[in-house]
Amino acid sequence: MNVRSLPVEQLVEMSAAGDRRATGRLLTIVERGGPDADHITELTHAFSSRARVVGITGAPGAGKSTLVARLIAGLVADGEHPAVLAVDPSSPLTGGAILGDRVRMSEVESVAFIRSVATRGHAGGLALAIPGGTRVLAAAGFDPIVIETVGVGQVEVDITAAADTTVVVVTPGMGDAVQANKAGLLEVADVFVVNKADRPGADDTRRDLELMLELSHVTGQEDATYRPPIMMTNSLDGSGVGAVAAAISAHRLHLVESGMLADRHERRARFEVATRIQARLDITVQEALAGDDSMSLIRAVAAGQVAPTTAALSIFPFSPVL
Ligand SMILES: Nc1nc2c(ncn2[C@@H]2O[C@H](COP(=O)(O)OP(=O)(O)O)[C@@H](O)[C@H]2O)c(=O)[nH]1
Ligand SMILES: [Mg+2]
Repeated sequence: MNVRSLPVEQLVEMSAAGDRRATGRLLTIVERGGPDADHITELTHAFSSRARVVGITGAPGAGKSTLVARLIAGLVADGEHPAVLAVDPSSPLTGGAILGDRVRMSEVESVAFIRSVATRGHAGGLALAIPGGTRVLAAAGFDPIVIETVGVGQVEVDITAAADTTVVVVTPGMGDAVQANKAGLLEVADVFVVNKADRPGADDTRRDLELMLELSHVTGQEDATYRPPIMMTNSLDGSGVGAVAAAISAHRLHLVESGMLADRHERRARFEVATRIQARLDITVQEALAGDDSMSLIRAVAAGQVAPTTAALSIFPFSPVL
């Protein structure tokens, strides 16, 4: 059967019953956006906060994909059904290519669902494709869902708006921890990983992180009862990866016990709703600008005959109450 010709209602049913091609097709539609994607969102919305969602972020080459492949291999070994959404066009996440024979990835991939999210289209599209894809995977019975994103300097997706637990991966080397700090990753990390701990300087990187955490602790953090742990890993041989999995679970437990899980779910929901409103506003603004009257007003602004403030109000006469 060709899943391409099937209506989304049927695809959602098949996906829930374990049909992986149907799940893949749903993800493709969600990535593309549009009315069918919205329809899928309506059919799966009950799963918005059903699965555990873990974000893994860090600079390109930090070893995120290698770590993720290890983590999901461990989850599968524990009897879980994890899925991965990787937003990293530079290195598509296929376990076989990443870990070779070190882990039997073909076995892992027969249980887990691994997907590289295509980043075609505008940034808002990606911001919606992530929660949409997460929901499709949750409705298909996958849990937890791991989202890999490139997070330093070239943030495409605010991972904290998509995940309940955020893992920030850094590597030993001059100022990597400092870079992460500058990129704002220190505040968003629930778990730190110093990956490539087999390389020189790993302890220095850990110390840098500890110092910066100490400072941010003094200046006051969101949650005084939780301190993000710093884990050391070698994702090539897998050492330390089990401890990372335990730290992720411990953070989850903290969210549940402190009642903060509901806050994280609300943060995700607010971001998704806001992104949808913004996307509609963008289209409305573009349409307003495309009219003949708008064109001549813009020309008048360019010629210095009309103030931009006047033109903006005239083209789009809706104001927030100030
Ligand atoms: N020495 C060492 N190399 C690693 C480790 N983890 C990953 N790598 C290598 O680092 C490179 C980038 O890894 P990748 O997982 O694609 O990084 P990503 O861009 O963050 O997803 C690859 O050549 C990996 O084999 C590690 O713990 N130690
Ligand atoms: Mg990667």
